[in-house]
Amino acid sequence: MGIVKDKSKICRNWNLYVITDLSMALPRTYSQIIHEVLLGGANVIQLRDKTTPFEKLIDISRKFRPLFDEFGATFIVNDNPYLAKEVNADGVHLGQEDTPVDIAREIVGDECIIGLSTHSRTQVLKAMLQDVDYIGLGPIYPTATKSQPYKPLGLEMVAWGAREVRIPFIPIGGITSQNICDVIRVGKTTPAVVSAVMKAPNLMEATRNLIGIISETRREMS
Ligand code: 3NM
Repeated sequence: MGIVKDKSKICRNWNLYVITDLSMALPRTYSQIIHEVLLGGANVIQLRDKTTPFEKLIDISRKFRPLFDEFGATFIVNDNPYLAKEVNADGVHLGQEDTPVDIAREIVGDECIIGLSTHSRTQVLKAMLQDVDYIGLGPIYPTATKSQPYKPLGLEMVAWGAREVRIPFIPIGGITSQNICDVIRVGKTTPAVVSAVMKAPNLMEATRNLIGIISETRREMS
């Protein structure tokens, strides 16, 4: 119970959920990406990489794991609970087509954070009945970063999430410095971004700027 409570606290304390995309951030290396984003102040990063072989992802994750502890940030890996377990990640993020949550939980154990992507009210309601610590909800706006069959859900869905979702929920998809304040106002939660940071000329500044907008918007609301 204590562990469960702590995980919820960690997820609720995230300021900006940044997801990596090496191809967008080239010619930067993972070392540069992760350092810049952590120095920019983000306290959670998801390593999302669908092309690098498993063994290489293990090496990369092991190399950067200590840095997350130094910064007090959460390290999440995408898709693969075996990778999360192997590298002692803080969490694993699952898609609807990935390993089912109950099987992932058996692999990673109770202390590991499990996140699940959801794309509809039905998926959200189903997710809340499972052993997940947070859900991703998207795409909120159109996005070119991930090709998927789901239509943009819009701010209405973010508002619904704020009312109905009793675990931390992370709006994602098409969120930029232009619209992030709307997402915060409506959702009162932590959003996730890929391109708004990965495509920026300076990842540290982009991260810092988005976190600044989030804090400012929260201040205005309180
Ligand atoms: N998941 P950007 S949308 C990784 O809808 C991901 O679950 C989504 O990228 C979902 O911030 C998405 O560049 C990509 O729009 C988000």
